[in-house]
Amino acid sequence: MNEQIDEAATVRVFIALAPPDEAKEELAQALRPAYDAFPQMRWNRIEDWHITLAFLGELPRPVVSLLQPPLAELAAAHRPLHLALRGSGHFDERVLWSGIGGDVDGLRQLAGEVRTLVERHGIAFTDRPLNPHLTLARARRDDTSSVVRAAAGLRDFSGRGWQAERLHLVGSNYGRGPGPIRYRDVASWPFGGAG
Ligand code: 2AM
Repeated sequence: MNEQIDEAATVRVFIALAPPDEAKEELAQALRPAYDAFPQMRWNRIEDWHITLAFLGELPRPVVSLLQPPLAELAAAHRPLHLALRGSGHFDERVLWSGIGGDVDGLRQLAGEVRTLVERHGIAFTDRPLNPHLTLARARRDDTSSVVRAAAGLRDFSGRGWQAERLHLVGSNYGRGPGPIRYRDVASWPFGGAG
């Protein structure tokens, strides 16, 4: 439990998909050489790995509550997505990511609907254009080469396919204090037919 999040009047939230453990373990295995070679990079915790569909930023708690029923409805109206973790790349030589394969068109469609829903509820947010990825690590300042080399080492990774079964509304304490970033589900909902 994260008490900072539990007590705060606002929550920093994003909406995301999460790969199942088997898919994450497969990628973690492939990452071992990079973990060993680049221990100075800031590696995300495997339990925090996710694919962001929309980043809403800091919202008052009542607004977060208001969003939940329509997000549940949206999830119920969608079939689970078939996805895979595939390839790798970097943003600006600073952020290392794994790419996404499988039904990326479906993922784009879903992210578009999620973003429209959020806007319809009067939440002003500026999101980056969607670039489906799963962030793995960030470079420390002055480290210009590790991310590029780690991305090259992972370029040929092709994980097994999996189904995204749930839509997650995630809270983060990013920026609230020292220590690693921690994420926790505020709520999550099954896609239609996923149980
Ligand atoms: P990232 O995975 O590329 O780092 C929680 O911080 C999630 O929201 C992360 O997945 C992060 O993307 C994304 N995120 C953080 N700040 C953001 C911003 N200003 N715009 C869009 N997405 C953001």
